[in-house]
Amino acid sequence: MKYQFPENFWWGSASSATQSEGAAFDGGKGDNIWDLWYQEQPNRFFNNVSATKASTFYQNYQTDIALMKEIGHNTFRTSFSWSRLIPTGRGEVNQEAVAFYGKVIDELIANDIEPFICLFHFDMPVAMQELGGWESREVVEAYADFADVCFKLYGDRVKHWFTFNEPIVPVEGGYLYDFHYPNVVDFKRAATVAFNTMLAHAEAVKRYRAQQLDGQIGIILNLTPSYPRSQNTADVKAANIADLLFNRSFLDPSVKGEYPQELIAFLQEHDQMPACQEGDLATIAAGNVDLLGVNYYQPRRIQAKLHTVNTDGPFLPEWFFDYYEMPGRKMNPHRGWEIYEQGVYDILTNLRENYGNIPCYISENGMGVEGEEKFIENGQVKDDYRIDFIKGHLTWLHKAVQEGANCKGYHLWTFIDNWSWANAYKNRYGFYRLDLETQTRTVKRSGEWFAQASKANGFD
Ligand code: BGP
Repeated sequence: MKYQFPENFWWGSASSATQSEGAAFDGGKGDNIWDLWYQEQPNRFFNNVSATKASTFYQNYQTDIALMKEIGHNTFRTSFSWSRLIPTGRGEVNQEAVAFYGKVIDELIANDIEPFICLFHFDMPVAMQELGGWESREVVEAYADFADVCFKLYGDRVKHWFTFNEPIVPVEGGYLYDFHYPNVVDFKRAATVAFNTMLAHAEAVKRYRAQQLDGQIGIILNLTPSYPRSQNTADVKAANIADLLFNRSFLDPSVKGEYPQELIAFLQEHDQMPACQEGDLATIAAGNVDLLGVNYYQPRRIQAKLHTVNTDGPFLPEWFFDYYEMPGRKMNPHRGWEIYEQGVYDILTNLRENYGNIPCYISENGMGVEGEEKFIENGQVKDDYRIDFIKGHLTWLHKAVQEGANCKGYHLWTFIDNWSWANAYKNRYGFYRLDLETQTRTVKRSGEWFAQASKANGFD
């Protein structure tokens, strides 16, 4: 076989509570910010479709787990909804939710699918947002308590935990680019949110280790390589700043337990340092992970600023670089994102060379396709483009592993076409097609291909 993967390689997919469960107002769940945002700003959602129903995992988890098994999953990541387990974010635990997540975990294990559980995938309980969200130290504490509850309830059975999924996203959405609560453009507050998120992460890691459980704790980061347009000093400097702000501000503390000096110098120079309290840096130092999840979709193509920045406007990362469209780049014609498979190799090699070869896996990678029904033949989506996409990325992953990278698996985004934050069901990503009317799940050709690859632990 041309591409044989290491023994016990993790073949699977990822989803999240809000995007798959549905039952948004059932089972004793409290509201999270997506429920509220939809009530207040339905026009921000594609076709006004909320996550209320999602792909009905809450009702259909048994069917879905059987379908995972059919296409060769040995691992699956989802998240626990904080507001389902603790409806107001702190205080009383909802026993219906305790039972639900317990059944999901048991069902996965009974089907030889290792559960990977993430504790925060963008879904802040409304009561916590009202306290200030990640700007508030009270929320940091409440989150650590929530994590503790989860470890106590399920730590005997769940061996792979993740504190956060893509912590940069709430920073961007709420504080830089104006597409979610609290809807401000304020870099200093963004920096505070990023910093407090890492504090929350580290507090959760501490709580996990204090319980001396037999498992691993990690974080999931969307590491987006920043490629400079040229090797000239200005382009390289611009790409480094993008890398520092979007990647290293989370990667360095969670793997090395420290902030890069360049980041601190940058924030100080521009008067954007978050308020740091005594003991914070020691807390962050204790947040180094056992395992890193890497979400990778597309790279950043960066060049130095072409025009003078208008400093009358708010301070933003984009004061320091411009994006450009690399000539000849390969595009996903159905979603508008660049496809650059080698990015996987570059990320894994960087982790090997500069981050102590931390154990990691590709926790999300996927191809969103608008109008996927046009590829249906004889009732099945013939998504050969997705098979090529997966193979392309796995080929580079394989090369990195051959050279010594410590990458243990690959999860596609996603299992069944699921609800997406702003796009609802416009872009389909799943191994299974979801019929929105009937909720029928139909395997796509990529799901069949994945079953074979997983079984053979490789492909030609
Ligand atoms: C990642 C998120 C996922 C998922 C995915 C696809 O950033 O972790 O939750 O949504 O992106 O993106 P989109 O749904 O915007 O197409």
